[in-house]
Amino acid sequence: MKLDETKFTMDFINEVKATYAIDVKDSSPLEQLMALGNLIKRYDSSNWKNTSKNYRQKDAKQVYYFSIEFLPGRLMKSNLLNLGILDTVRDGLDKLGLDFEKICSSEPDPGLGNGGLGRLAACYMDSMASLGMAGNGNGIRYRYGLFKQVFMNGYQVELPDDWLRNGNVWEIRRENRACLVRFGGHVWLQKQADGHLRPVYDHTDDVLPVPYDVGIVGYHNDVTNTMRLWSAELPPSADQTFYNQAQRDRIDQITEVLYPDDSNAAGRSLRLRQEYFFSSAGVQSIVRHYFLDHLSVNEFARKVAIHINDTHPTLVIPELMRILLDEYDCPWDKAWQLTVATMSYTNHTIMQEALETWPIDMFKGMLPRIYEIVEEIDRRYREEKTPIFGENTVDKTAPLGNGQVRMAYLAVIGSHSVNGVAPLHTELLKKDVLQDLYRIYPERFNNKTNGIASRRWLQLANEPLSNLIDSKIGETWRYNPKQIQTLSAFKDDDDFLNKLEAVKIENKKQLAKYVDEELGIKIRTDAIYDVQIKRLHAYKRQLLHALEIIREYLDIKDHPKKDVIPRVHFFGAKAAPSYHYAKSVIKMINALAELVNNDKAVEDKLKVVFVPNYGVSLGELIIPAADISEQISTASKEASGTSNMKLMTNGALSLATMDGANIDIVQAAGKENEYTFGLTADDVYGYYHRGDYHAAQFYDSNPELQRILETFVDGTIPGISTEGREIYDSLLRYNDEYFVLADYAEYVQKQKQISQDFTDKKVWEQKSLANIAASGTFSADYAVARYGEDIWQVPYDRVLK
Ligand code: GP0
Repeated sequence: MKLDETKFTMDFINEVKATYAIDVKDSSPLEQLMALGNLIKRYDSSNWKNTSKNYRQKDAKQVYYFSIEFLPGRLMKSNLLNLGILDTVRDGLDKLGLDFEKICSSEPDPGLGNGGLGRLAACYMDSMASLGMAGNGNGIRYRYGLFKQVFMNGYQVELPDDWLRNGNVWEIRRENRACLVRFGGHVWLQKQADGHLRPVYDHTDDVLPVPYDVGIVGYHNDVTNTMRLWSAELPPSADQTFYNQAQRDRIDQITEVLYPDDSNAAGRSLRLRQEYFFSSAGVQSIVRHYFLDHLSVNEFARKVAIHINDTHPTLVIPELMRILLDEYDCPWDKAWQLTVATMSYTNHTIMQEALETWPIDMFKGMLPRIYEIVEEIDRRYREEKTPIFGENTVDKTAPLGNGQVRMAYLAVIGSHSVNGVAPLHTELLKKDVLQDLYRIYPERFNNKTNGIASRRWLQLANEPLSNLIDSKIGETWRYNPKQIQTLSAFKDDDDFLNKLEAVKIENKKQLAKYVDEELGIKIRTDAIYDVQIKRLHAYKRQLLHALEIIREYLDIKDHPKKDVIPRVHFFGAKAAPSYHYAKSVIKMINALAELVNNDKAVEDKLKVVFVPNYGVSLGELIIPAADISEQISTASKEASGTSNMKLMTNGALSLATMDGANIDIVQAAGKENEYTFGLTADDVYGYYHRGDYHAAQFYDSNPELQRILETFVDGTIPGISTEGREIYDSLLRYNDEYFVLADYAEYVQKQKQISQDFTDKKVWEQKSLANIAASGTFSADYAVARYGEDIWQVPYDRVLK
């Protein structure tokens, strides 16, 4: 959009006055933020209105991306960038003597997700809008997001994240679009006057889902899509006295708080309520919208695509069936054909503990009508497939089995497409996790490698780098990220390489300032910034990284005179509150940091910084400053990874196992520009099949490793007598489930190589450049375009090069 700076400052002054009845000079950053947000929302309101109007006029097919998590990050800068008014607004506020950065950072970062899965959903929202694709988000407006993490005596403590305390400027409450979701009670089918069987409900707990819409602004294309988040309320029409306190509490609880579990099925009935709540509300609103312009259900699958992000929204399948059968008198076969044609499903992990199942008794009691439909899906599946694939295979893969509703199987059976998130992951789905369903529905399986929003993760997070890129190759890469590739023409341009280094140091200064001010740790900006930022999970192996830190520490202590290349090791990681082992690892790393950072003999050769409360906003600060991207999961376990892509595009070199999308990153940037090590997925499966992994062998043959592991239990690292023992035992007594010891030697070797290579600035910057130049293919724009073409059959406007 076009915006004149003087007009903007006038509008802003008026907005502050109108909202708060004060002058700008008397307003706080938070008030400035709210006023600015209101103003920007108003500037964008025509685009938002026209976008949905245009989709309707064109009768465009719409995609609905259902996700129980969205991690959008702060929206101010992103909206300004995408509207094309970032500089105007920044300059205007500057002239008013206001601190733009301070205003932006007073925006709460909505923590409506745990990690990669929720952030991926947000990146895809951004890309759908930027491609001009008719894409909508559908999720939950949690009153409290993911907990705020603080450390007390090195232990993780969880505080509530009261992100809505001051309201959310970007949302619009649309109470008139509310509908009704039913839980519990009794249901039976009754023949109606017109001869149709319809369900009759009795004694249900009814909940009113109220939508809050957030505009998702596309990049320089006048498109604003909608992310719809549902909040659970008491139905107003109901006689309030009819709801006892327990029923009211049950309703309030539904959208109260996000489950803080990552890659782990929550397994509690409240979670199932959340899942049905947003699935049902979303599907109801889709059907209602569809019937504004259509007379019959016949066109439904040609006009609507529903995407199931992991299994949490799988109940959209029986819910759509319910609506078609019970409310539109559709015969089963037709309803089923429409449903399968509408639905598609993404799997995000092969970790067994993340595969959701629900006890049939719980499910049936909470969702009686939905259960009847799932039973019928199950019956027909068995009837159709048993003659072809045999009872054994069908039993193993049916939606109902072992007293459980198996969500992943239901999702595969009720969708026309099932995708993994990186080539290796998709192969493992076919060969292992979903192998029987792959035999039954081979044509449904496909890969869609994850991507990241390059606008947020490069253009916004790293403005200095983006400007440097512009100065060499112009700005078209901002529309077509693959064009960053042309930057590799400058790989022998010393002046450019020096500037690349200067940008990195600039970013390190910003991070060092934060670390000093917030954590009281002084770090050098000429050190290697070695970064691991992701949820704390045994399979991601933060422990392996810690072993290297201990090795470096002991080496400095043993050889005080030796020249070392200074390092700062960064961690950012939350642990699920119930994940005991992960919390022990946090405590251990914090104790190690305490030891290392305060040991005079270490000086500033080595520092360990565990940044508390890692999330999207801290990612934007840390990632541009990174030299090394730690992607060290046990091969086969990390489905894709997305921090690997964010770090790459900011010029970090990957220190990586051949897992998930690391494989694709190495291929794109060239093996010589990354540091790869460790067991492959085949090696890991080999150990499983033979059953001959013996962690002790690696321990016995490696004295250095022995000495390092001793520090967990011999008091070298103070204050971890129980945690140290627990970790020690996990490796030696319980045989090291994630092959940490098997990968140790090669990992250390690569770390030493890194220290050596870092001293040759030119070669280092060339490797960094190779990573930046190759990162364009990991833009979510391409990923979403492929979803649109292959899975959703939804067109988009932008011509991608
Ligand atoms: C996968 F199963 N992921 C899950 C889950 O419950 N939560 C979650 O964040 C992640 C994967 O671990 C991933 O490999 C992947 O890239 C991401 O989903 C998006 O597909 C790590 O980022």
